[in-house]
Amino acid sequence: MYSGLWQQDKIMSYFVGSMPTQIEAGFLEKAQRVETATIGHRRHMGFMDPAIQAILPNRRIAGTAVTLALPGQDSTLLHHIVQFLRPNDILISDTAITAVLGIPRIKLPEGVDVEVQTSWGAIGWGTPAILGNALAAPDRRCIIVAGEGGHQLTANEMGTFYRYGAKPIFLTVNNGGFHGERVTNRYPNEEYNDLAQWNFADIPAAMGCEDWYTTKVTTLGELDAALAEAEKAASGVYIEIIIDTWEIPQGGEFLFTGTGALFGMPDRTWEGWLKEMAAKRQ
Ligand SMILES: Cc1ncc(C[n+]2csc(CCOP(=O)(O)OP(=O)(O)O)c2C)c(N)n1
Ligand SMILES: [Mg+2]
Repeated sequence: MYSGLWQQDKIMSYFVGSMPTQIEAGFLEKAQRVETATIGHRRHMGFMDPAIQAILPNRRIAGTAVTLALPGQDSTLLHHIVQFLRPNDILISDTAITAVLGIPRIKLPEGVDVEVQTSWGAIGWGTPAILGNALAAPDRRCIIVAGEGGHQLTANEMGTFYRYGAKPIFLTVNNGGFHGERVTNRYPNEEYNDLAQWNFADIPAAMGCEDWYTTKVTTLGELDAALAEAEKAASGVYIEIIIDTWEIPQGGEFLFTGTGALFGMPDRTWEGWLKEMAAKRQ
């Protein structure tokens, strides 16, 4: 059996590349007769789940198996956000994993100003920061990438945007908790880093921001469609972006590895942690 591997650079909506050529008939016939040993390959999360079994137990089928390798949602999502930026936009990054780890590495269009609060790293700083920017620079587009945890701390200011006619663009990344804390914790799945799940996209309406364009997206296709709507909107915009709890931006694993020494685990890796969780689930 031959196993192929495709690296894809889109997530949530997938595009599968061309399939491998057919295995030569003679080899296929031989493969049907050999004893099944360890088949397949191993990447990230180990072997195929043992629960995946043949439908026909007495029949052996040989053929080509294709495995898709999908990159982290978090990084991919940022590429889509970057495409949305225009020259002279103001981009605010709250202290959230996606924003802080991803934004410093992106190539910005001409004249884009970025504000990140790296000195104290206070979560929730982003909402008042974009409010100040939007009021000070009413002719520029102000966009914020925030985590849902940080946003919960200062979301009570949302009504102030409408009160003063500001039209910000909120991109709130909801990964179901304090991910920045998870990746520096001995036990990333501690319950205290989970959060009460708000309906974030409903916040503007609840705070009196009438006629804002608001939506919740769970796929890249939906995100692109929402960004296209945001592009046209004459009002404020609020897009809640749902991503998987265990996604981490590309390169962000160093936070987990680096803090391992504090817990007497200098060799720990994020990949190892994901495996540990996967093993517990079995
Ligand atoms: C005022 C304040 N409280 C707590 C922290 C510790 N802290 C750092 S990152 C983080 C989690 C942020 O969660 P979220 O906004 O959802 O972003 P995520 O990391 O999940 O992307 C917390 C609590 C902080 N930096 N500032
Ligand atoms: Mg979060």
